[in-house]
Amino acid sequence: MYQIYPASFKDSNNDGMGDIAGITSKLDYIEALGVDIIWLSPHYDSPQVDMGYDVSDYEKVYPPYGRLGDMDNLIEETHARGMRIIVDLVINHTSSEHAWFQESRSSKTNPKRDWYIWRPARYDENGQRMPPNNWRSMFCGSAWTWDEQTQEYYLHLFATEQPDLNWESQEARKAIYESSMEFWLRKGVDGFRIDCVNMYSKGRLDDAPVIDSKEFLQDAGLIFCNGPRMHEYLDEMSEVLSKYDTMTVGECPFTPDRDQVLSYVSADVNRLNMVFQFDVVETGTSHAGKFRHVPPSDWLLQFKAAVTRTQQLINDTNGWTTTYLENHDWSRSISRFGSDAPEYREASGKMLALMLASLSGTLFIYQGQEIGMINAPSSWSIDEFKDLDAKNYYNEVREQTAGDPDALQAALERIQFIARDNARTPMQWNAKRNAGFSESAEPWMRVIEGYEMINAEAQEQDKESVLWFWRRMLKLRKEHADVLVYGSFEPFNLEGEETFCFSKTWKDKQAIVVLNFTKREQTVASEQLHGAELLVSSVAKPVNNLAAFEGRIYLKK
Ligand code: TEU
Repeated sequence: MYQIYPASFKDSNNDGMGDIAGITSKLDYIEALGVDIIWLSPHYDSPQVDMGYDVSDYEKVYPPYGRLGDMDNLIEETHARGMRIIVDLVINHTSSEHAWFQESRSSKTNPKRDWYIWRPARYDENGQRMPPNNWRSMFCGSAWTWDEQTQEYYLHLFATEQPDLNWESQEARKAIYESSMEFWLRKGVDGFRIDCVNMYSKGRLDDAPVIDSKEFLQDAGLIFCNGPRMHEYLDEMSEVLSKYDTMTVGECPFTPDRDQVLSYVSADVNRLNMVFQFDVVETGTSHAGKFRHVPPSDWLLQFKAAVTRTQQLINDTNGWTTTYLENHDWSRSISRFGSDAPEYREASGKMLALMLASLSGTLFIYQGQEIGMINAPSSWSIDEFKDLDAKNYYNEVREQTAGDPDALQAALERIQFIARDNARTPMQWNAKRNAGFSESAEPWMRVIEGYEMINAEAQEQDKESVLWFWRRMLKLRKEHADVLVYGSFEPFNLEGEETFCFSKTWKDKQAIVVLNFTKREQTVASEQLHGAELLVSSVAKPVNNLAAFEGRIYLKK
């Protein structure tokens, strides 16, 4: 599966923003990579407070991206190449500009009042107005906003402009299914990547436990996710989906419990085909407070444990798993888990590609990952970062420290390492102006310097490039799908802090994978390799020891 972020993929009309026609013009490139399915991040009409994850009309395309006809064309052209296309389904919340919310907020007696979650204020001992509970929104500040006109608070787990829909209302649910799902299924999309799929049922809106006693607001993800009616809602959605030939992949944060994950994806329940677990991308950080954490020196141990947990979801169960290191919400994997220094960048990109290609489950690649794109450089100032997530955090630090320059510098460094913006810069197509993304004078977001070196056209011409390595690996993954896609995963030498080693087993066939996560050579001598033959290495001329950031797959039959 290949994820496309429409704003940053390819601008066909030179207005500085990517668009649907731009995506269609690159379908051959995507097909040549060996992709089966495309996932499109939100293309709907939206005020773009959260880059389209704030939908104001499910049945329209965001005008700078094109029109409905452009989507019809993209769907048709994708199918003509034997690929499928799924779209993002953002139905935990809408934009505050959606007509439903406009009606809902207009008066307490409006028939759509209960399509969103409205609650009266609480008052503290000094008579001060307080929100209905202590939940912190995912984007800083309270998850409740006071509405002057009707004198109530509404809930928004994300930005103020992203009010949460009230799934308790059956009427609202029916409207959601019709407008956001059936409208696009009838147009021929092949399924959905479902945003925040475990957040619809919020239970009793109880206060979150106080972890940080200095603050009123508390991280509440474990409280508002996986509420009591989740299964019922997903069963209803499955009924809608079952009328079409579809697949689903749901986003499943704040769900450490394996059985809970299985309650969504095991084959007998028929709810979701698969989910994104957050264990791996959260390595060295935490979901809610990702900017507040600095990766510990033993992050590789956490990484290996996280990969093991998500891989073993399918051992002895009938669930299905996913494997990914990047998407539009996390920074680039080479910069996070390898090294983006010029001498190690390509090696890291290939080693991570080899790892991903040998893990079980459905594999997701994010645009630019296949050419080894890296994070924005440390020379970028805060003004280059466009995402509200990073900006809100930076402003919060500024307020809390009265603008202390050291604190702000530290915040900027965290942003440069982990911010979502790192994955949202324009795709690097060639060495020309704006990396070939757009002819416009000013793309909506700055292109990362160094695109003269890291771009698709240059890599197309170089068989040793990261791009060609990805192509080879995806081919190999299909040739050995038994062990690589379906095999059962078993790590070995888990306590090693330099390498990641595991076996994949399918009946009497076994693959052994060894990965060097350091800049130093590592030995591979291990009893697991007896009788194994080298299938592929990420370096051109493998020797005895593993080179810096080298990965290998061996086969045993
Ligand atoms: O993300 C949901 C999510 O759990 C967020 O916490 C996400 O991890 C975010 O990056 C917080 O820093 C989905 C989308 O993938 C994300 O882009 C949206 O902003 C969010 O939902 C709201 O729709």
